[in-house]
Amino acid sequence: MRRCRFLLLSMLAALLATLLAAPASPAADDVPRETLLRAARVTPTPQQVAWQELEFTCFVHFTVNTFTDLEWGTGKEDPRIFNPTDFDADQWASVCKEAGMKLLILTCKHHDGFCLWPCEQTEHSVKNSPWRGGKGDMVKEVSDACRRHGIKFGVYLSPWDRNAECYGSDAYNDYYKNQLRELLTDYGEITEVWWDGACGEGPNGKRQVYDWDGYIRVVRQWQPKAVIFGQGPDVRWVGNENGLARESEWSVLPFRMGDRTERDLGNRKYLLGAERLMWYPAECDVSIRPGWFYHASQDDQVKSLERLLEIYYRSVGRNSVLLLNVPPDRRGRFHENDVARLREFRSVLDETFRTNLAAGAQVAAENTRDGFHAGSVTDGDGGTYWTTEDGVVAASLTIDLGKPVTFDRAMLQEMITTGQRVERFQLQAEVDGAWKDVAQATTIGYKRLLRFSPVTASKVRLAILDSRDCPTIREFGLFQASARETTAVPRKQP
Ligand code: FUL
Repeated sequence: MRRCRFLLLSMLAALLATLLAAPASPAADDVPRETLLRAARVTPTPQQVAWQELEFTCFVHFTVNTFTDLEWGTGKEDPRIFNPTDFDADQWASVCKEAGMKLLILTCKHHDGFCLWPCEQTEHSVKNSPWRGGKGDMVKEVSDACRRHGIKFGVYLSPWDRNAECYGSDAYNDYYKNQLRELLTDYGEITEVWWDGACGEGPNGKRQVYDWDGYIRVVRQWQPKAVIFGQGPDVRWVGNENGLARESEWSVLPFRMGDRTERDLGNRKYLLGAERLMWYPAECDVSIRPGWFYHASQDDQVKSLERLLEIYYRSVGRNSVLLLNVPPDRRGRFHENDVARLREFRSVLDETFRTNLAAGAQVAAENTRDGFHAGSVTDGDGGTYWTTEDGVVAASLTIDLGKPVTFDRAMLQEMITTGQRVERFQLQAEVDGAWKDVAQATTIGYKRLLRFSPVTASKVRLAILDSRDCPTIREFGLFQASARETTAVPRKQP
C-alpha cells in the first residue's frame, strides 16, 4: 500500500515536472510554417520605425500635483496654486539632450484636468494661474526649447478628466477632440501622442465612453507622422510601470488586442487562430523616482545607477523604447539629484558602447542570399543586412576579430523594415580551439543587448537557431562594459 502510494506520488511529481517544464508556446511542429511566414512578413510603418530609433526618451510629469504633493489631483484645485518660481524649459531640454534622450513628452493635461496651455475649452488652465501673470503657455515654451536643442516633442493628454463638467457625456468626446486639435495644430511637429489607460469618474460621478476611433482620426488628420501610445494602433504599453520588457518582446501581435500584461506575448501560441496581425511594438515607461510627480520627500530616492542600467538593458536592450520620467520640482526645474544621476548614467553608457570591438570584422556565413553578404552585420551601415536563401531559417555567422579581444556585452539588430523573425539564437566564442557557449536568447527585434561574464576570443559565432522566415540581421556588436557597471550578468526576472 505504502509502495503504491509512493509510486502514485512519484508519477504525480513527474507529471507536474513535465507540465512546469512545458514551453509557453506550442512546439515548433504545431504551428504551420504558413502562419510563421505570415507573422514574419508584418512590417512597421515608417513612423513606427522612426519612433523605435529614438530608443531613449523623456517623460515630464508637471501640473498642480507638483504644488499639492499629490500623484492624482482631484480636479478641484485652485489654478492659483500653479506657480513655478524659476521655470526653465531650456534646462529640461538641455538635460534631455545631454542624457541622450531624443524625445520629450509633457503632461499637457493630467487626470485633474488642469491645462498647461491656455486651452480654449476651459478656464482650468495656466491662464488663471499667477505664472507669467496668466499669460504663459508652458506647452509652447517646452516645445520651442525642445526644438532649439534638437529634441522631438510629444503630448500626454489624459482622457480621464476630473474637472470637465461634461465628462461622462458625448459632449466630452468633442471637448477632448478640441483639446487634441489645439495641441496638434499650435505647437509644430508632434512625434508622439500619449493616451493613459487610467480612468475613473468625472466631477459628476459619471464615467466616460471614449470615442477612441474619433480621437485617432483627429491625430491622423493633424499630425499624420505622430505615433499614438496606448489604445491606438501604433505603440503599446509594455504592461508594467517598472520600465522592463519581456525576455521575448515581440512587435507582431494579433490585431487590436489592446494593452496586455502577460509575461509571454506574441509567441507562437498567439499566432494560432489570429485572423489579422499587426506591428505593435512596446514602450517601457518608468519614473526616475518612486512617484510620477515631484515630491521633496523623494529627493533621496532617485533610482540608483545600477537600477537605471538594469532598466536600460531590459528595455532598449529588449526591443523596446524606454520612456524615463523626470519630474520637475516646484521651481519648474529638474532637481540637481536627478540631473546628476542622468549625467552619470549617460557617461557609463557612453563608456560601455563607445567602442564596438566587432566593427569592420570579417564575417563568414553558413548560408547567404545573393546581394545580402555577411559583412553587412559589421559594416556599421544600418541600411544593409545579411540574410539567407529562401527556406533557410537557421544559419550561423562566424565573426573573425583578427586578434584576441575581451568583451562582456553583445548587441544585435534585426532589419525590422523586413519584419521581426528570429525566435532563438546563440552566441559562442572560440576559446582554446573549442567553441564555448557565451549566451542564448530568444527574440532580437530592433535591438537586443546581452550581458555575460568577460570572454577573450578572436572568433565568435552567432547561430540563429530558429527564425519565422529567413533571418535578416542588420548589425552585430561586441563591447566591454565600463568598470562602473557593477552587474556583470543579468539579474533574475522579478
Ligand atoms: C498612469 C497614471 O495614472 C499616472 O499618474 C502616470 O501618469 C502614469 C504614466 O500613468 O496610468
